[in-house]
Amino acid sequence: MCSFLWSLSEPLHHLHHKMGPYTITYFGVRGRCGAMRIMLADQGQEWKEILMDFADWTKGDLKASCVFGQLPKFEDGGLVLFQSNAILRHLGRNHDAYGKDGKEAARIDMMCDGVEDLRLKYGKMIYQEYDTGKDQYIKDLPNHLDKFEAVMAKNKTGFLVGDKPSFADYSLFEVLLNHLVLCSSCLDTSPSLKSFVEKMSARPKIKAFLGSDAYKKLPINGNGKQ
Ligand code: GTB
Repeated sequence: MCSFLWSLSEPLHHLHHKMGPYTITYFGVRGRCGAMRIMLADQGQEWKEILMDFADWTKGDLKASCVFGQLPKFEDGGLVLFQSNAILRHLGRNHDAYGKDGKEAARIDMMCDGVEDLRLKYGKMIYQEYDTGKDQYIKDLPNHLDKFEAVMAKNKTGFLVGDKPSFADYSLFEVLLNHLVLCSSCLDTSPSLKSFVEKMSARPKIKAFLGSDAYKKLPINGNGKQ
């Protein structure tokens, strides 16, 4: 296990005195924590990381204490949360990244669930059928990405819903970064998604985070495939 504080040069922590301190407990991969880390970085938040190695996880008693027996675990002061999308929603509420009203929030939920469907397909391919299923997965990809392209093109603001990033945008952005590693040309026929990735990548705090050694040294997935 190793633990450290993740912060950019100018933490804005004091502006959000009601929240945190935030702690993420997870394995040393991007995996189910990629989107929340990018979101925290972009929101100018500091957070503590506790990285578990898999051997300690299987030996120790942390698993038994986790609601679903899995990581990530997220702590916001005394609040303990599991399930990566519930954590993203919580951060959406804390940091005003959950739409301007109930209707926007409902559409943001819908888009987050759409990203989750893509994450599950991607995870199945990576963890269960990388050698036999990767080529077919890449062939089928436009069919999945087209749906996000259509929403992004229709909204015209550069975000999925509304005119600023929501937790669903951070999740989509992170899953697209992973897909670009899988297939560098996968956004060539999706101009709105391509521009979304470029603009998100250029946001100063995201750029600093993605360029940090702490981020770059984390593999995308737990089995080393990408
Ligand atoms: N729906 C949950 C969520 O979104 O948070 C899914 C959480 C989940 O799948 N957690 C996995 C886990 O805790 C880790 S993500 N597995 C351990 C267990 O079930 O006992 C995938 C993953 C697998 C392996 C590694 N690794 O070896 O480092 C890292 C991440």
